[in-house]
Amino acid sequence: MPNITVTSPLLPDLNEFHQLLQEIWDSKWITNNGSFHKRLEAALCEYLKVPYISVFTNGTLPLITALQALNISGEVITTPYSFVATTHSIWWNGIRPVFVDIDPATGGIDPEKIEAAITTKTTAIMPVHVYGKPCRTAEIQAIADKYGLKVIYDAAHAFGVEVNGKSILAEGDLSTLSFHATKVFNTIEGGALVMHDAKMKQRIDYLKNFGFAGETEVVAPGINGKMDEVRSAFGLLNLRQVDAAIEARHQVAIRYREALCEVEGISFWNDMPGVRHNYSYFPIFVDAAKYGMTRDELYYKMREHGVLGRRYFYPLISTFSTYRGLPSAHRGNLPEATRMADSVICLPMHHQLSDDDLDLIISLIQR
Ligand code: T4K
Repeated sequence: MPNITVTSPLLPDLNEFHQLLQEIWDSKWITNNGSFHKRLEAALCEYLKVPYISVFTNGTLPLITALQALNISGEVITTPYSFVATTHSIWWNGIRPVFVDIDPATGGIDPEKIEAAITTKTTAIMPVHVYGKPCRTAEIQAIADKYGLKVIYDAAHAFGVEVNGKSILAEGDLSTLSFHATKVFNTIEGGALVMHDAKMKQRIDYLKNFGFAGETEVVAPGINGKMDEVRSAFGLLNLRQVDAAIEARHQVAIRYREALCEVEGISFWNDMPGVRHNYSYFPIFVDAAKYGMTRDELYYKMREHGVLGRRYFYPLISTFSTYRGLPSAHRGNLPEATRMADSVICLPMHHQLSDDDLDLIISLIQR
């Protein structure tokens, strides 16, 4: 029996993709702000209900570029409970990351613990809408306003997430997205930065193209973050089917919740009121004492049966060799993040899970 993986990529119809490839071949224009790049940006603005977007070649360069665009230096407050790219982007800019614990109700940074971590060197906060669950954005913004800090949201998981009809990407100064193959919406590799005004869009477009503002003028020390035409076309086709994929994921979440709500020692989150979720991940949390098995025992038991859940996000970023020496990386500073990292399994969650797949996954957890 084939393995049941944590995710499976959304793929466009091959014939439709071939037609777009033909257009690209005919035009002989394959990268550098071509017509599919422009069309994808316009289509994403409409779908995501945002005024400006700049697409990138992956989801890590937008994080690095956002810090550059806002001239961030010194220290940035962030969360250890994320994919390692969040903290790496800070480090790559020569900035010191300062870890703050998470709110166990959302998995995102705990606003009540941010102020204690602010020093004279703090210039920004980089929270993560982990699993696509919105952070406590109003409280984070109030702190940022009080101390004159910028807010860059790592919204890699939050494609299409809305709160009371408004895009979560409208929050903060900038938000980043990942369009990696494992995400709800993908361009194979890809990502984006979402901004609120035309001036910032222009600055970021310069920064992702080496800083070029014309044939002979370089206005900033930019990088190469451009998305090519082939992946832009792939993305345009995937955008047409992303709503159906999100609905299929929603049905999987309903099934998991119905089946697992009575299992002692297993907990999970329900939908938040007023939020349009994207069901990008389905994390469960194992309380070993109540469940009678540790998280890792369950994780390996599922693997033996070909069910490849993942322990996102274990180990915490703060435990990796680059970061563990930082004062804020100390375990005692991060009790909630440590607890979550030690108890989480992300169950398989994608648009193509069959009833048989779900029966097997659920039966392994129900025992
Ligand atoms: N910020 C946050 C919060 C993020 O989560 C991420 C990325 C980033 C920033 C950075 O964005 P990018 O620069 O990556 O765009 C994956 C992804 O590589 C990564 O994008 C993602 N977060 C992270 C959470 O997960 P792995 O190493 O766990 O992926 P991998 O290769 O083990 O794939 C997982 C499963 O997906 C496979 O078992 C099967 C399935 N899969 C995967 C690929 C690549 C497929 O079926 N087909 C495929 O082509 O990191």
